[in-house]
Amino acid sequence: MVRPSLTSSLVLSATLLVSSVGAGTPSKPASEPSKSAPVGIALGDDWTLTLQERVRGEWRDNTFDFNDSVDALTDDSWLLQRLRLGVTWQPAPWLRVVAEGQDTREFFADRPSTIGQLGAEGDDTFDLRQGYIEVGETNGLSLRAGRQTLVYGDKRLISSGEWGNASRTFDAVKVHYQQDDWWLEAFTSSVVKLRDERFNQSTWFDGTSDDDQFFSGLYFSTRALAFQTTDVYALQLHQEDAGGTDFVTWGTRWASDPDHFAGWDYAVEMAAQTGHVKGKDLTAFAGHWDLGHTWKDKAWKPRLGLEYSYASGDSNATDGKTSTFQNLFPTNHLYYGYMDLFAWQNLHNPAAHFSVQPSKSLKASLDYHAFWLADTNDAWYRANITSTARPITRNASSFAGTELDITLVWKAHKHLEVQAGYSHFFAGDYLKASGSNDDADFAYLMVTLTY
Ligand SMILES: [Ca+2]
Ligand SMILES: [Ca+2]
Ligand SMILES: [Ca+2]
Ligand SMILES: [Ca+2]
Repeated sequence: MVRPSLTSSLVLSATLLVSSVGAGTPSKPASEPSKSAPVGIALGDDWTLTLQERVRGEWRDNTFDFNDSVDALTDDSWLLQRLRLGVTWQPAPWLRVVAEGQDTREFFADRPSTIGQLGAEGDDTFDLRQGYIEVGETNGLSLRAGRQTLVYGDKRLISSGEWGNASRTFDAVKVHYQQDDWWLEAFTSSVVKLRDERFNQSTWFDGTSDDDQFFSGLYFSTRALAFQTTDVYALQLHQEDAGGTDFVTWGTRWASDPDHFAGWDYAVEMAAQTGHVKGKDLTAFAGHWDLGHTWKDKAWKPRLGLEYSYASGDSNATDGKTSTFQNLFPTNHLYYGYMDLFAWQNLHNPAAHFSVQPSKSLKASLDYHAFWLADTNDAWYRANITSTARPITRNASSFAGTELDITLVWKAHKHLEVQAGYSHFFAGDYLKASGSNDDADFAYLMVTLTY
């Protein structure tokens, strides 16, 4: 088994040099709760308290079984509650220590409260979400080591997955080098696994070495072209799993400067993968293309956008090779329908987006998606990547269906955001060929308080 090579050795050599504040500034898509300005509550000169309380009520019908005649455990409503409490100690401009705990619960659900089971958000009693030390300068070299979030680009491949109640963190070492119009980051990490009533650990620090996961990367972002942000990245995932997983993702992302094209905007991301996954040779590709226009001088500033997402699927499950794009650690919720029925894997997804802003604090969006599987010899992957909607149905039509999403976001106060949504899924021919094919519905109301 080859150990992580390229990226992690770069991380380690860069670590020896080091020093600022990391994290690329990702664009903030409409539906992601804003992370803006959780400045915290000052507790004296060096100490700051941070707090987030989020509650989301969800109602789902047929989003798992697509069957009106069965009242499944997942045809239900529940309340997801999340509390985060953190403290930051910053005794000098070049030194910062952050510790944050999180408690997540799922109330009133019929399904078990085990994270991941039947799509459950589940329970994780107060545990360490972040705990890291950061040294260095904002405009130069910096290092962040410890438990932390990793967020890059539009979050299609690396994200803290904020929509999910538990979200995602990594045990990681990250080096950031910041210049005026570009930055470079190198990291090596291992995702933290959630276990209720036990301390959450990554495979890196759980005391065993036969199961380790290392996710490493180099991420470069520049504004050298004045009309867009240009990102280039290389990511490596290494896992000691059955058959062995070790592959590299090479990608690029372009996002237009919002003020450069008289209301027009675009975003492009393309990524290719080579290596092996669970012993199978991997060759895969995914892309996203988005074009929009905002009428900035019209009332309510309407924006109309058209987008297309593609991710390769596999054409033969038994040939020792795979072309299933590996979605890594994304926030799929934001991109392939808010019902979370799809991942960036084995997918053709054209979509139209319309939004208006009746006031500075209020935004309403309408999204319409159509979904085809890229290959019916591969699975229909849900947004969580791990579960599939149906067993593989080879001779079915590849048309999975369409989804309509209506979303309202109200920033009631700088510390308080209210979001509501309703979604309907119009079942397509793939469902008919593979079992029941009734439409599905989803509605939610979410309130987030952030200090
Ligand atoms: Ca049902
Ligand atoms: Ca735990
Ligand atoms: Ca281990
Ligand atoms: Ca194959």
